[in-house]
Amino acid sequence: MEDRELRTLNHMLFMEHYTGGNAGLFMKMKRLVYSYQSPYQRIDIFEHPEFGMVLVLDGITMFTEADEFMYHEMLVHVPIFTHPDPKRVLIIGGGDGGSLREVLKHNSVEEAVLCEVDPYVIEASRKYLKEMSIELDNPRATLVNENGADYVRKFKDRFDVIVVDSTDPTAGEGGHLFTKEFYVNCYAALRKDGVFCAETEDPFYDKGWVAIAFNRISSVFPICRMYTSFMTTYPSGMWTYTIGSKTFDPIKDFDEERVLDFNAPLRYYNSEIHTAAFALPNFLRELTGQF
Ligand code: AAT
Repeated sequence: MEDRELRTLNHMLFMEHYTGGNAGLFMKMKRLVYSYQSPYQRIDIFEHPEFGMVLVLDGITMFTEADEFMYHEMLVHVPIFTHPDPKRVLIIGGGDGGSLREVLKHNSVEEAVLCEVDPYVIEASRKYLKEMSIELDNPRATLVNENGADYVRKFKDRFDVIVVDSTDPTAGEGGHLFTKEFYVNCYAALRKDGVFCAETEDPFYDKGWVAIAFNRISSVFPICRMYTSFMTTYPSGMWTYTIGSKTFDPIKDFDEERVLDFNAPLRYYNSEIHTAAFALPNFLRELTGQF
């Protein structure tokens, strides 16, 4: 049979309902590429005519190939460039491999552990998300299939950086990664100068969770700062991240020379963005109590 190009038709409509239920996102898809109900969540991968592959978990967009660089670069490079010599990094969640790809751009990293609860996300990514899964077999990477909240409990004084690339607190297994107990265990698993960073939701539809996550992280780590980035297909288009640090301040101790000397390709993060991302609009200063 002749291989005809699929047209994008009106009936291939994906709709995501944001928290509150009265607003959302729609994408007209080219086709559904993969669909599976794992023990943890519903996994769908669509192909969009302009955005490439789109990973959707429990009806919520995790990323599109066109904009994932905004999220993955900002989640990973801000904490990694806050630590002067990151060797051992733990990523919790992120089974698609996007965060791992960014972590392994750093030559100082000797070991990156990826702890993903759902093996089907990893499997589907290997098959259909080639740009994300590119480093999953890197010899510096170790893949673990476990709930990150249980995994992190096993370690004391081990990691230089922990990155939490999790689903939302109300979806799948994500809730485990927003508890105070989890943050306390991450603190213990970090070395004495360790840096923690988590995605902490959008500040418009989910501002309640932004405040809860920030308050909990700041009650555990002596240095705590929120930063933001654009993320076009996430609710509100603006995303928050929170750094918790034992010794290094992400602004005062930031060495921009290291970023200027970095030779891996970056499309969002740069040395000016690093500092600028911590400048919070007034409504976020109020929400976090950071002035
Ligand atoms: N990097 C892609 C962006 C994501 S995916 C988040 C991943 O976290 C999913 O693969 C999910 O299975 C995994 N996960 C969720 N809970 C846990 C847990 N307790 N332990 C380990 N892994 C977990 C995140 C997008 C951000 C949110 C968008 N609204």
